Amino acid sequence: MPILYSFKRCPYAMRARMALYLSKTVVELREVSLKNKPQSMLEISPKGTVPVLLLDDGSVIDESIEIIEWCIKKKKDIFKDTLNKEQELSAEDAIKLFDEKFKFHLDRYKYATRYEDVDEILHRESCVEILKNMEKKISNKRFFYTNHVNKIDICILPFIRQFRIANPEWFDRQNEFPKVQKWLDSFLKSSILEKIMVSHELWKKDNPAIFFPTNL
Ligand SMILES: N[C@@H](CCC(=O)N[C@@H](CS)C(=O)NCC(=O)O)C(=O)O
Repeated sequence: MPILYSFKRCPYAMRARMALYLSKTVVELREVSLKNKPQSMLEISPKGTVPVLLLDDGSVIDESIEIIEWCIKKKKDIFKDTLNKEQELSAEDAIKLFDEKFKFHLDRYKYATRYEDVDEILHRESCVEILKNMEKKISNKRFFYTNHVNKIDICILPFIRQFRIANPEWFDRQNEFPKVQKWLDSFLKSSILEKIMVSHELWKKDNPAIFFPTNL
């Protein structure tokens, strides 16, 4: 059985767990502390980020997007709806934008004290600009393009969730990106989020194995 090194609140690990859940792939889940990563994880992926997926044949996938791609290859219809080519390309661009730019500003807004000399409000504004851009593209469906989660939803929403958590009252008061707020709300109320956000004890070698997902 594959092994997943994961951290509950990490947006990248969240997207990997969602893809595993949607593809009905059962893994042994190893919850790690980012401050004290297990040696067995660092041995297979020295860069030390989660998620890390160790496959039965010994190969390692340590990029969240590649874990999603592996799940799609394994079970082609993990997303219920098919997007058209234009939507697919636009989704890929948006995912890149969140990984490269939104996350940069999010960290400096949410964890400003960890950085020297950052203006958290300026970084919050940069995030808002990106959200306003998304606002123009979002459909009137439950999720970004359709009524079921797709790749763009599982990749981006964990970041917007974190952005809200930094100051929920402020986020909910904003009126420049109502569709984004609604989109996030659909995610926060979804059963998929509930299924992947179960708390687990930190992994220790001699503890009994934890399997994920437990009830498909
Ligand atoms: N590009 C990687 C990024 C993963 C990543 O940066 N994960 C964070 C946690 S959210 C991490 O493990 N950081 C290492 C650390 O904090 O020591 C992916 O998509 O899997």
